Amino acid sequence: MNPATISEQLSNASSVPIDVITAIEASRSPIVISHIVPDADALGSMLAVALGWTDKGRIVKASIPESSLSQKLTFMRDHAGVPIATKNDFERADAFIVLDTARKDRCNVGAELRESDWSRGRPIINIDHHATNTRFGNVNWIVDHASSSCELAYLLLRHAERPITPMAASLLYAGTLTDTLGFSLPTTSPDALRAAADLVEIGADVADLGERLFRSHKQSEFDLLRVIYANTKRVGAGRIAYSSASYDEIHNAGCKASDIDDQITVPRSLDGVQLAMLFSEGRPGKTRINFRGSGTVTVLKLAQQFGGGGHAQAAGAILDCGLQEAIDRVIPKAVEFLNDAGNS
Ligand SMILES: [Mn+2]
Repeated sequence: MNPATISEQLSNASSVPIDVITAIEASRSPIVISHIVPDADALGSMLAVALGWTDKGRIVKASIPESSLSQKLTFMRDHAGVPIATKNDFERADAFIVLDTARKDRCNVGAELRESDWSRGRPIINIDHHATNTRFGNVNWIVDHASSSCELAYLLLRHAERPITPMAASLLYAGTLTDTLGFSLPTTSPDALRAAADLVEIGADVADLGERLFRSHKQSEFDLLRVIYANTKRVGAGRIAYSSASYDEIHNAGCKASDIDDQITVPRSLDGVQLAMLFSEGRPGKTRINFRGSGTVTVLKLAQQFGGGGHAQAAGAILDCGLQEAIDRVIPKAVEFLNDAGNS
């Protein structure tokens, strides 16, 4: 990277704590981890950190259990070429770098390890932008106003003077792009745009990522979108829109639970909708709910009523019940929530 062309100003709000860098530097065989059903921000941040810190004295592996990855984002793992951590690697690792993950029990370590004490006292470095992060690391760097974990990972790599290849720049750009919904959400700060500009300068492939992330639906993903459109309903005087996908509907479309990602944009795209929800039954008897707020409406407290978490205007929860029961439980609370919020 040419320092003269990369923005000199790194905002003080985002200045990287030195103990984060020290903890990563001290490791020799760390594993990067992100949240279950990793999105582009989770994958981009973990893979770029892994690429940046792999050198003669350190091999960084990534925890990405095969079944956890969506069809759409497989290219990020394949392009990065970061070695995937096995159970054996978990035994031998000397640190865990967790990105974009609010709670330790959301770590994407695979079904077998998730129930166990997989870190066993070894250091956890926790880097995230979720407001509800529980600070479960030994070292924690949580910036809840950051656009994305990729923005934080970019700042981290630069402060630590670790390399950012054009490939890593593409990975980081992908997460910043998608977590801000194409630089269209209020989280699109000057810092986010500066980071994105720097990443393009370094060599992020903007056109290729746009194509892959926004204009490359597999037929199965497209068929699932049809279901989401068809199932969209409006309640609460039109201010709430929600849609749903049952277990059978997901599977009949040729998709899996891991393919449920940004379909919430469908009910959210209706004019006048302030609160959007997507109910998806990825496994029978387990219903995931995505919540999105627009304008002044925040949804985090509503998600927390159901044991969920996330960001002020983008949150999620999982209920141990079927689709219809989840809808019946959540919709009345959502209507009440919007009325109580005084947003009429
Ligand atoms: Mn994120």
